[in-house]
Amino acid sequence: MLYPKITQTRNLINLCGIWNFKGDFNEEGYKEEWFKNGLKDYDFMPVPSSYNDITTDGRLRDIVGDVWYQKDIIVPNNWNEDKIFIRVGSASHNSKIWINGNLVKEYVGGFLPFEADITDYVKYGEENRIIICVNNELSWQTFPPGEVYYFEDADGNKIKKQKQQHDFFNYGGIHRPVYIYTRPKVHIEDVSVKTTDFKGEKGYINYEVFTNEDCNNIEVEIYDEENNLKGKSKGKEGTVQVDGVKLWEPGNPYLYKFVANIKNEDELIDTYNLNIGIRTVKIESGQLLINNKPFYFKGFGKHEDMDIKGKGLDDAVNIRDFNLLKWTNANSFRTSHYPYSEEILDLADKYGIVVIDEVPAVGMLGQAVPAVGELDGVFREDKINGDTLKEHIRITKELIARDKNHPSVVMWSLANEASVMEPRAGEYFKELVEETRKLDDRPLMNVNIMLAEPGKCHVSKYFDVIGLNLYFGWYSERGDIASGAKRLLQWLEDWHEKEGKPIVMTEYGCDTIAGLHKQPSIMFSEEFQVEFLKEYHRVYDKLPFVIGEQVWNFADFMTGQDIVRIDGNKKGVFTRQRQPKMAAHYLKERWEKISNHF
Ligand code: GCB
Repeated sequence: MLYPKITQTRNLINLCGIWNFKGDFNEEGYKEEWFKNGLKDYDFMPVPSSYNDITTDGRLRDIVGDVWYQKDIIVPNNWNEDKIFIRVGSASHNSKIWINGNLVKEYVGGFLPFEADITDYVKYGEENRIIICVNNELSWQTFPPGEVYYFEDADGNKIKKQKQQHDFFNYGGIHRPVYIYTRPKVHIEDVSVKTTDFKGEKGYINYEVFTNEDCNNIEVEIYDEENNLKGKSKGKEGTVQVDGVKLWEPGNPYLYKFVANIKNEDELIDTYNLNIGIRTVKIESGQLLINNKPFYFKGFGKHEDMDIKGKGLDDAVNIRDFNLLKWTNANSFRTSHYPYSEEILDLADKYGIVVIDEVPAVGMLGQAVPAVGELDGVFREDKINGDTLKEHIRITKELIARDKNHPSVVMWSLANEASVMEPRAGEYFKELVEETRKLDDRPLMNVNIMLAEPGKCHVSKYFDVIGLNLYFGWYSERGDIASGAKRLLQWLEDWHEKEGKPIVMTEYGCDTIAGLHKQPSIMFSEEFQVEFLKEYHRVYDKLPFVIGEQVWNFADFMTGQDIVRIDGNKKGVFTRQRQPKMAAHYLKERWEKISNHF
């Protein structure tokens, strides 16, 4: 699904801004047909934004169920020659859209875009009413999973509640931009530039252009950053050669503009363009190679998370984050634990930051993190079953369809901390991996919890790279960094011996209260965080099969309420307001000395 943009043949209205809004606390919306009759006694809500922290109403912060958004817009008269679409970048977690009372889209999933052709429902030159209902209920067939249950309070009222499995606040609402946009009647539906290659001075771009109707006259052009034409081709698929190629490299990204046109003689029927990079990615001899050079991941697991806006797209915060990534000499991040906005991936392409792109499969586990102790099985008929697998395959397909053209994306992560110790998890992931490999050649990663002992994982054998989340010295050997580091060394060696695959340390870190200083250090102090990271790094530096380190987490982030999360998870190297703790200065120094390549 192409990102909407204005081109010579396409137009767009950006619907970001203030919408009318109503939390459906008494489940009245459907009974009273708000989708037809409109909202009464409404509040105001910014889009994009999570709704939870905007008002002062605790009921809205903790709502389990529906919220309703409404906006009236005029569709210009001169749009009547085209097809018109509405497109939502993402809304968490389940959405329905009505235009002038007509249901045009139902979508399940909180982190990927969805759109609908609304040509038959709009009134040109008049007001059109858009209603979007967003529901935040999770089940064992949604990603992430969760469970809705009812609780009777002291007055006998039945209250809907939700048990979530993931360790971040279950923010809800329209999180990314909403657009109404046009495409010509005959149009480009998708562009694929999944693989690129180079030999000496020559670059090769393998492309495919998809159209809604059979078109004979498709042209492709490649422009460099100075807008010089560097190559062209005809036909809906092929390879464009670029002489004097400049590669997309981590830290030194070069982007070409890929233009696809549909023509009728000399008349331009449709045109679409996007930034692309020429680079290769492969696994060879236990290393991940970018442009044939072994790459070492330095960076973080992140979150889309901020004060007030929650998970709402915020360009200012995003640009700040990329500046901080650069400042710490980081070269990568994982989109833990869900697909991030398309706007963030565009920035990663531009800043030359490498991305491990993760599906929202987090919490496929018998017990929420922090997980210590025995777990119940979850790969069973009443929990993670065949329907869950179907959904997992669907969202993986949608993620790859959305992000395939980003040069920054070098790997797909198909799950974080699933219950991989269960034999049935093996069958499940085998099928998921097989289906994913049909779609794209990039390496696949599975991220393991520290309860998955070396040799006991039924899943990692299907993947190319193993991600490990380890917190020895924090959740175990609490406060004893030396014992934690000893266990870490043994654990990594054992994992490598059993699986023989490259390992990225996808999570390690400790909660740290900004401004808490203790000498000698104790848990939660800034000194402890630095010492903890240093000891872990001494271990990685001994092990050539560790091909990367991504600290948990880039910044402090909000979670559900719990006695182990005081105003959220504090494992950030930056505060939630994006200011450095001591560890950020330490990482900056360490990573300056480690080049992107081995
Ligand atoms: C993990 C999870 C992450 C948590 C982290 C923690 O293993 O993957 O979502 O936030 O641990 O801080 O406990």
